[in-house]
Amino acid sequence: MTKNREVAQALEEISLLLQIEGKDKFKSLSYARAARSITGLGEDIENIRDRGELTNVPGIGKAIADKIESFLDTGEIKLLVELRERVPVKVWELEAIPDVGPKTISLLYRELGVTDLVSLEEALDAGKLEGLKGMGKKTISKIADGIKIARAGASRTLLAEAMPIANRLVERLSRISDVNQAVVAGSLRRRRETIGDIDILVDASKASKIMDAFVGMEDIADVLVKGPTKSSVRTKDGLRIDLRVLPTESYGAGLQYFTGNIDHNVKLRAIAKTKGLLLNEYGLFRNDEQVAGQGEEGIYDALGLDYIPPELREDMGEIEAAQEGKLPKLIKLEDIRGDLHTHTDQSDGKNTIDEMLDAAVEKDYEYYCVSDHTQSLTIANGMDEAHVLKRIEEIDELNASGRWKMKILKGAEVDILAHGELDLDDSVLDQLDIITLSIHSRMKDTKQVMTERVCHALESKYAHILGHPTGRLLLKRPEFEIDMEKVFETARHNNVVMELNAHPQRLDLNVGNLRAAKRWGLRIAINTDAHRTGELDYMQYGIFQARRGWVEKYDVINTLPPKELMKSLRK
Ligand code: DGT
Ligand code: CA
Ligand code: CA
Ligand code: ZN
Repeated sequence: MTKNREVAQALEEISLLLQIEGKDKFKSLSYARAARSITGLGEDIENIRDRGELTNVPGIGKAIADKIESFLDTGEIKLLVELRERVPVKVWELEAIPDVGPKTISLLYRELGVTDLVSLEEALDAGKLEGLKGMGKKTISKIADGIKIARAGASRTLLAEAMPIANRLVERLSRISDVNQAVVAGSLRRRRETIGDIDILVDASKASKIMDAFVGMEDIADVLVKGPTKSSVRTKDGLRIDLRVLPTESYGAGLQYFTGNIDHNVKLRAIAKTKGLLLNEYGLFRNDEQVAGQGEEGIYDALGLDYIPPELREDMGEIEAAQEGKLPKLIKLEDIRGDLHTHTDQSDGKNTIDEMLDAAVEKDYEYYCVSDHTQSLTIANGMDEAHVLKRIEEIDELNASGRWKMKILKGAEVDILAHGELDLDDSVLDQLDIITLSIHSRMKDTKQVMTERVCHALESKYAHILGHPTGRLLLKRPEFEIDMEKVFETARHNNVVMELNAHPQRLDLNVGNLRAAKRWGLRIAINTDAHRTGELDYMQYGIFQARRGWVEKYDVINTLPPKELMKSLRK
């Protein structure tokens, strides 16, 4: 769904600029509605357009459909270009200020000529906001704080970068006397792939003492806002952190609320309402009496729901499943018995096979597959047939030595070539235990070419696992164009396992694809793709992602004992 977001953003910008211009309120609203509708689409807008069905989408009439087509064809919409000239306001920059919406932006622009954060700051410093309609002292100081927040929060961070920083702070907070408990909430607790800001909650009575200690911690570079029970800071790594102190009696309710996501919370509140209850961040109430909220479980229980693990709280069907007692029994890290995709210094890894095996034994693995790159991947020092054969012999010897109390599996990460051929001769493939097939080249192939290429490879009798199936690198490179439904169908026919690559920058499959793979009855391998010993720890991120994708133990092949694992890969 590559273009949907861009199209929605363009329409939304039109709506905002129209609103700021203040001439046609109705037109502005209709663009906003169309943008929302596209955001919620379950299908690629380009497909809908190809079928000529744009006007069937709710909120899209002929006029807006024309604009979408123009955007898809040329990357531009004439109306937007004209609007940007007439109203030169950087709406996205100003919208990033909390509590500042189109109304305020419009007021600031028309009365003071504010167009971006810099000119807003100048107006603020010159005292020009005072005396504007509806601009009290409190609102003005909120905007001043908000500018800092908008500046700091412009980007997202990988979960794996944010998590150690958050854990360190939580641990330090926990050690302050008077603190009963400290914990992360927000997207980090939901284990999203990327994090906007870190939310930390503290259960304590003396809030001001905690605030003082927190803003003085050594990782903190800037204090953006410091209030009696809430502070926002920026760390030296440039991460934003919101800290909130909650009283013990509403700690669970606060944790539930600040874990989110918003859509999940909104639905819970609606359910509370149908039961004559009121749910907010302070507790669950009947009239004025608190019926739950000290713990999170009590809230779900009182609402007639099974406890919903944080990773599922995205309003993607989990609330309905919890009502019917049909939540999945999510996979856990302890369920994993081995790693099936790893590298050594024989291709582009940093450690020797011995070092990698020592590290794997530390994890109590029962098996471990060594899967270095193959010849066509020259930048990764890929192995040719002779090299692989030598490796096979070596692993036979290592297994025979009994030095490692686990089965060492002979593998390779075989490149999928231009037309779906495999990058090693069949006679060599035939001697390997587990073969992972991956795309590392020609990632700009058209959707049709890429789909045919991958599917052709999956039809090989040597195809065991499809490695990082969409090729994305988070915050860096989008998924390549590929028809995943076709891929899943072909994999199903050929008994090929889908990899969930646990590298924090990949986490490939994404959540939507994991759930689709499950619907197809496919099995998954959660592998680290480790290139050095420390990266074997990436398994935990794979588990987080799997849980977000509703994956259960029996969906995953590397939870099986060694014999069953090998049996399950048979063609
Ligand atoms: P992020 O930081 O962009 O990765 O995502 P979150 O989910 O951590 O979002 P954040 O930090 O803005 O807020 C943390 C949680 O607080 C969010 O998941 C739900 C809750 N929350 C924040 N604002 C609202 C709101 O206006 N309404 C409701 N119902 N919940 C909110
Ligand atoms: Ca957050
Ligand atoms: Ca936050
Ligand atoms: Zn690899």
